[in-house]
Amino acid sequence: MWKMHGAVLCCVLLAGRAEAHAIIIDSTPEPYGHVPSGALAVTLRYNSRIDAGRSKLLLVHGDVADRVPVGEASTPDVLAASVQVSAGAYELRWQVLATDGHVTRGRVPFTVGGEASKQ
Ligand SMILES: [Cu+2]
Repeated sequence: MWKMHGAVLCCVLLAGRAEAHAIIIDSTPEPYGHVPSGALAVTLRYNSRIDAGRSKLLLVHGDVADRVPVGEASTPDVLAASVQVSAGAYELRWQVLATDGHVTRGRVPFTVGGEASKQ
């Protein structure tokens, strides 16, 4: 259901040339998923290669938005990071640069604790 959550801004602005922009196709945590507290390995997978060094990730919790350093990814279509989370509602806000030069953005809301993990 990722097309519901990922905004493809590049193609609104640059209609007609949008073959290789990055669309998110899988993520850990899942959108609206539940994860246990502690260390969380974030993995956002796209349909194309991304420039991780020029992509951004924010972890939003309440009124606090922390910039998360982008880590080493196993493959060039993945944005990876490691964060620490405690019980509550969170949202990951990502912005990635695809190799075609187009930027896309999206959000992954998730909850820490409270229910059994679905991961
Ligand atoms: Cu594009």
